[in-house]
Amino acid sequence: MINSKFLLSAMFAMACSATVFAQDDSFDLSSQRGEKQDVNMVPGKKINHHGIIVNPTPHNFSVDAQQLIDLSQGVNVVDKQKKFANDLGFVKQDKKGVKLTIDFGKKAAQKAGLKKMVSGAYLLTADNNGINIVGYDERGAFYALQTMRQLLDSPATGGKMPYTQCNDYPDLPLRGVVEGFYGEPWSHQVRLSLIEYYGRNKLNEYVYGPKDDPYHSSPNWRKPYPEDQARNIHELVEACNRNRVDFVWAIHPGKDIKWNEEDYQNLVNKFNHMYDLGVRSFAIHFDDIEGEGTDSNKQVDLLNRLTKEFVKTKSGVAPLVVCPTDYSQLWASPKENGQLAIYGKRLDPSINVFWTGAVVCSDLDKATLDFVDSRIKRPAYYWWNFPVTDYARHIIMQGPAYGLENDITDQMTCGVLSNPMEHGEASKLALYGVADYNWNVKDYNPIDNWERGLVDLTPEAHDAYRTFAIHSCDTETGYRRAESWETRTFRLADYTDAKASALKNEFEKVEKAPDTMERDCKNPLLMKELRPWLVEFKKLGKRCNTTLDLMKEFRSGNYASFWSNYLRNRMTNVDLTAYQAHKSGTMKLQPFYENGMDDMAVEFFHKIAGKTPAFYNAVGTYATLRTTQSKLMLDGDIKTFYHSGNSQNTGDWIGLDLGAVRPVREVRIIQGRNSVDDVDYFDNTILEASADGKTWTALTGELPKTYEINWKGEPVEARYVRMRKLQSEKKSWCAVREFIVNPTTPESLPFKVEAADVNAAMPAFDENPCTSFNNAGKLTFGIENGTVSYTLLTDKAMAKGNVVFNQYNKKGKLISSTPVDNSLMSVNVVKKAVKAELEGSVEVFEIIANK
Ligand code: LOG
Repeated sequence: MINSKFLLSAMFAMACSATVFAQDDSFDLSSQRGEKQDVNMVPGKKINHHGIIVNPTPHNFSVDAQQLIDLSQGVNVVDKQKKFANDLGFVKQDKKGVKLTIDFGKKAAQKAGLKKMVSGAYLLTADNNGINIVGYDERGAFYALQTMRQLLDSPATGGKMPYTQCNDYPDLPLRGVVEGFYGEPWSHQVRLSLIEYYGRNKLNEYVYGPKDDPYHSSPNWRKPYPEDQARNIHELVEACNRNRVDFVWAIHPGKDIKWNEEDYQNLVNKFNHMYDLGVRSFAIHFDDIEGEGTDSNKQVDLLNRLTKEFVKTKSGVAPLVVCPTDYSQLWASPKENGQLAIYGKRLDPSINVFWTGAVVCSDLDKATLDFVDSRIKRPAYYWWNFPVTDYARHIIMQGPAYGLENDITDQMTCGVLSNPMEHGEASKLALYGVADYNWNVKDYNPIDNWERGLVDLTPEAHDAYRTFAIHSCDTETGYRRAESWETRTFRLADYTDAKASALKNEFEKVEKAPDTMERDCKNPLLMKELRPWLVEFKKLGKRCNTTLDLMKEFRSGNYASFWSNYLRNRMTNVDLTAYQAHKSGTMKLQPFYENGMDDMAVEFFHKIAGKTPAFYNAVGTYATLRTTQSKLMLDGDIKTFYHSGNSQNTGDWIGLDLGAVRPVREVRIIQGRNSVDDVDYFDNTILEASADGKTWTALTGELPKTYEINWKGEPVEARYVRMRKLQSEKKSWCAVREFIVNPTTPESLPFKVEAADVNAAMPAFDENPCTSFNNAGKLTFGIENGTVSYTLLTDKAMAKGNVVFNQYNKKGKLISSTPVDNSLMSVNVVKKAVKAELEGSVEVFEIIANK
């Protein structure tokens, strides 16, 4: 199949290059994803909360679950400032009930002895005098009610209020979410559901800035929202107000803004329109733009003028927030005349500045905050690109929120703002962590938070959700996340019954989890988002499970039965396409399946052919070459590509291990995601070969700006072939669509092949049992001298009609005809036969000549 598929897809790719490769019309998202590849383990561990669950983790918190106040009579609410009538739905109210006093304000807070006088701080006590709440501000008192509600919901209290002392406050002032991803913006319903979730988890900021809302970005940022959308925004503002969340409306004008009076007025008009809808906080995003809009001084002029003429003159407007163009250390100029320093010197001190860290998607640490803060002269507002998946949309990130240092203070950052996935409900799990971290930085325990979050989100199905989530964390590229950390997989060579049975348990859980979720999960919005992944997850569990059975059968030596069962466990192209759109288990499960199937095919070929198959593995300096993604450059399909996920440096290399030393006579490499203008390729390279992986022989000279490398020459004995990057300025990632060594062609074979499409038939003779072609009609080939028999590897079970193996003499007379009735079978060569023929509609994997 390889050759014809290859050609076809080459044509396809050319015809479709505009849509296939144009990620974004002006900005190349994927070329600037994170640089770090080392996947750190998730810190923390599950702890025993004795049935008392409050998120975010409170400060100064003690509860006596032995002393419970019965609220079945209801509570007698004394709402001193009459602000919480709508926030008490979780308790019955009755004048004769237990007294619940709610007050707030600086004075009351001082009197009550609040430990920290900051917005959101509160005191909650419950004892034989009743329940008492004092907030530093209204928001603080609202948060006390959230804590109280969670105490009543906690397993240890059975709906009663335990004796409580809680003098709580947030560590970081701004705790938020930015709807700031590319892709389908959240639905109104999901937004409303999330806003409530923010309130419950003491998140206080929602920045509205979906890249694909046309009224947020160019050119329509100048226009008011159509009526229905305006109404929705108004509703969001109201929902935020109810949940004591600041709704920040962001504008993204930098792609086409003109620094003139007209556009300034356009911006003010839009802000006024939003103000009329109830918006009181505004942000300007200058991320992902080029050209005029990036001018730092003009950006500052705009922000300062708006502060003076809009923010300070309209009633109740909060200070602005800005996302600089230099939002990541990856390209932010560190210099005195760089954007950050200009902001530092000139930007109104009230304005907060976003920062994504060392790279676009990166962990939060002091070093990156030092870098930015010292330049912008204020604590940065950390825009955490987690769990956003707009650069890996086939992934749904369900792993713990981790990678946030535990000794960050409000002097270093004003808060962490998460940029979630386009799947809002499925992002809640991560937000449960973001809320916890922001509130109580030192005590943040990612594993424990995640375990609690699963129960919080799907109390009825948390075990099944956990099984799905633990295997759905990594991105495979860019911002790598630990996944499947409790699962031990192995290669065929390391098989033991004990390891296999442990894995079997896990695979059975994987297979069952989706049905359990369907049956038990009571959150239809979440199920709607997860469903496409759950469908694939079940299939993944099944094929992993079958792989274990196959390993057992293979080891028992029952090859005929093994091979026919093996065939049924292969993924069809349809399976592959479906899986590639909704992937889970990319770190351990799918690799277990793929490696296991490959190992078996390779060993099987060894056993039946007595030689090493021409099965090649990717090797090189990038960690991602060891993921199964690297197979995309070996699949004969030029629409798919391996992507390094890391920048290129002189000396980096990408190559193949040929499994054994072989005469290398031909190499074809197709780099880049296209051969026209892609930036992701080694723009100066050399082709080399080596027998031992240490000493390398150059096959070519320096190859500057070469997408397609074709080498043919005197065979060189080598086990490894690579392309190595030579000196150049380029730092972007590297993509490889195909890496082919010694392609099997009609000319490369020592006998003549005849078929309707001879090139398409080559996989039958390529000594690789993992490739195949679909025979229809006749495949005829010369019998080499000394051949005593043929071993045929086919998929007989799926053949249409009869399949026969014919042999002809020199005169072209049929002298033998053998029915092919098994997928693995052997046919002896009869005397005088010079030509053989496989006739019938059947998938052919290999025709092995035995000498
Ligand atoms: C965008 C953001 C996108 C994210 C992850 C920022 C400040 N801007 O590279 O909209 O969701 O990366 O792909 C971004 O992060 N630019």
